[in-house]
Amino acid sequence: SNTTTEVPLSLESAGVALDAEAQVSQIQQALVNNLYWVQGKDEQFANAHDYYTALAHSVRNQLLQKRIRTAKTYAQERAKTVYYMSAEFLMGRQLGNGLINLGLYDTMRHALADCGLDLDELLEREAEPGLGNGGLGRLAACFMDSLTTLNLPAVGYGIRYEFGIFTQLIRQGHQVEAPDKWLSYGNPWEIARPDYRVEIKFGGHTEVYKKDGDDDYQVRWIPAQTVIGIPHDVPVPGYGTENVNLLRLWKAEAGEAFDLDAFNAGDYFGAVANKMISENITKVLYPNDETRQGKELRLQQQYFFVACSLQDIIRLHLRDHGSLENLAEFAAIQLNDTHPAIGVAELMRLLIDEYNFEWAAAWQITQRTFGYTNHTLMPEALEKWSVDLFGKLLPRHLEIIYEINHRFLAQVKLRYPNDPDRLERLSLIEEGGERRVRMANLACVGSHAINGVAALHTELLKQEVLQDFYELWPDKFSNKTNGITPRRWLLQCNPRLAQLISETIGDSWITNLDDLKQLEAHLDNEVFRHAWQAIKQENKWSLARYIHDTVGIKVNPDSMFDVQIKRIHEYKRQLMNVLHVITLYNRMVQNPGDHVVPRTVIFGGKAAPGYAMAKLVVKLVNAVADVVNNDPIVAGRLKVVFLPNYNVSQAQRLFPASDLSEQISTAGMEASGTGNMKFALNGALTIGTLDGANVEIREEVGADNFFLFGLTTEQVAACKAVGHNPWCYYDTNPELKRTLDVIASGLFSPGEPDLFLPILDSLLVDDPYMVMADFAAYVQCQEHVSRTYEDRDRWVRMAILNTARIGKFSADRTIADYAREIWKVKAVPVAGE
Ligand code: CBF
Repeated sequence: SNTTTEVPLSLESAGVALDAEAQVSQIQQALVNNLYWVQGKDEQFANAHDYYTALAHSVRNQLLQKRIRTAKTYAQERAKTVYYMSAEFLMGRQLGNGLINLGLYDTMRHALADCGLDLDELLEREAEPGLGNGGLGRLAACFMDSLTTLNLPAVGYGIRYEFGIFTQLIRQGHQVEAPDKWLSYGNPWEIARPDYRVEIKFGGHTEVYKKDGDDDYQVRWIPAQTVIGIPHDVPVPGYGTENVNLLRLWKAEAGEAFDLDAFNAGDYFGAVANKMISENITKVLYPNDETRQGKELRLQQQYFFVACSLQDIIRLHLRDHGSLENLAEFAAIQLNDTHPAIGVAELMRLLIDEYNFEWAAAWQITQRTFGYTNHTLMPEALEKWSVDLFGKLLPRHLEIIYEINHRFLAQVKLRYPNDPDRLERLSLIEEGGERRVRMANLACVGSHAINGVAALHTELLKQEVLQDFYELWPDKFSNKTNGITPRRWLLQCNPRLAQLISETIGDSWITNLDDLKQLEAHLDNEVFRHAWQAIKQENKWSLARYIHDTVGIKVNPDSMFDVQIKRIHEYKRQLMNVLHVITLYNRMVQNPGDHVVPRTVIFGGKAAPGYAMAKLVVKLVNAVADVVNNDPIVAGRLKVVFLPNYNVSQAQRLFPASDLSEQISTAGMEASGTGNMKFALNGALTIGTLDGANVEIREEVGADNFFLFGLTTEQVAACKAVGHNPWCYYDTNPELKRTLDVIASGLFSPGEPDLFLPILDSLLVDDPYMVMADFAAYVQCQEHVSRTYEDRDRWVRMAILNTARIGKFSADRTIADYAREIWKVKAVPVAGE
């Protein structure tokens, strides 16, 4: 083997039909070769990580072969392409997904076992690329999977953060953040493309000049700093297709990484200062979910990746189509939230300043090219940049934004002549106090399509957050309810259930999730229901082992696994969940002989490092766990687990093993949620409010198969309008009173009696997330959950129906809707060789 070179995994592409045995031996050969040529080792010294890397290269080689053919086909077909711009892509580990999508998973397991290697162990060696905060980044990753599976030409553009979302450690119950060094062993999935490097400018000033031989004046930008963007390409496979799309992530480097004059003058730090400043731009992901961070570096990041991507799109477009006049016919750029919204001003700048377009023509191209997806109703997440900061960093863009605003407001004034308040609300610039650029307004004005991510969310956008834009351009608005990829979120993460389903109804569900409906015909089949239940039980056993290995807590796999996994945020109301746990505990302490349905309540999620209240909730969960888990009175009946460092890999263990899915946000605050869909797909039942996509999930699975509680959006608004008084709930609900009193007593904070006072204050003073108002309904609903769980057969039937009826929430459906209604792109399947 020492004399062979790196070879791809499959000979199929070489037109060779291999029997299973030959395929296995070829896989083994490729592995040995890669070990030798990529890792520089042989079997004697190779460790598990070497084998992982060798295997990753085998898969990557095959993906690259397909990618090369895909790129050629797209260029040949002059295909319209989707450019999905997102500051976050939470891709999860790539190896398992690559093997599944290439249809090689089982063969690989067999081939490795034959050499004494365990595939699961090698899969665990992969560092998780945590290049996102939560739902928004993970949605982008699901979309990439579906885009490729549907053979739609697409490039995902984002940032190659050197440090992803922080690693969450729990110390004495508190969250502690550690840097995420995900690149320290290298990244076998990426290819740097320095040949496609681009230059990005920052700062400086603008000036008016006359071009040679031209009568018109032009503006040019004289920057203070130039940074280089280097694309790093990650191939994105689809399921059962020859197509491979690209995720292109940008890394910032210095134009001049080394100042020789400074070095020669003895200024060794100064010699590399530029390198450090430039590379900082893509150093770290901002760990805030749903809150904006008005930091200069964040705006730099946004502009950097958007400007790199637009130059790249233009390069590709000019290569294939020669002129930018027809950009919108061949390029659909989707703005994943406002993070890339600066793209509107940048494309205008490129067209006008660099490619000499007239304003009107440039504006038409820009509007026809961009689409904007809004992902939040939280006012604190709507990005606004101080005009001062903006002008300092992007002086030319500020001028362009002023011009866009001027022309836009003139139009509005014609339509609404005597409505200065409306003008003020629609303006791209927020006046009064510090003047700020409103990125959501820029995105709305610069796009031909605006969408929300669940039906309720879109309605609320139209009625509230973007009401003025809706009144102006109702036709621009549509809803695109989010979805998840069935490949990662069932086929890969729950292989036992996936197999049972495929044995029962065939495997068409993998790419046509609606086919899960056929499971309903098997509902009365007892053997099927037993098999279903046995799989859930096995999954719970393996999660129980994982919990024991990670946090040392022994949980009862026969208890109900009641799970809330998501970012820690007040509106998501982990606090209400933990108050329920304390209530259950109080009951057991007071009436130890009472019958209870055993529960294991599992929490997972990161709090933004600067979000004190969320961090205190993490501490409270852990403190309650300490007391409850060590009290013999509740033994075997109630356990509380906080799993540190929730991420995609951990999610893949949790969804398949869950019985109950906690989707308990305050109505009107969660745009959609996607974890809710993953739970239901894996046969967990939801306890939830009428919020985000819960509404549609309930419609699909049936009200009888969903545990609904809580105020509606309208009721929340009405309650707040008349003045919400949390004290009255405290005074009139003795269980709630006892629960808060126990916290106040210091039971969960020995030696620090005041530790949780901020939580109590928030609940009792203004309770902005209506925890107090919804608490009684929640507890009552949880009682209904427990009673239902006791009837296991009924529970299993409900679980099966959840899985069977969740087809709408496939990301394939979502992407097909975007493709048809917004992007107008068509599938371009790549032929097999
Ligand atoms: O649309 C995807 C998700 O985005 C968020 O995570 C976001 O960061 N804005 C929302 O909070 C989710 O509701 C939504 O599902």
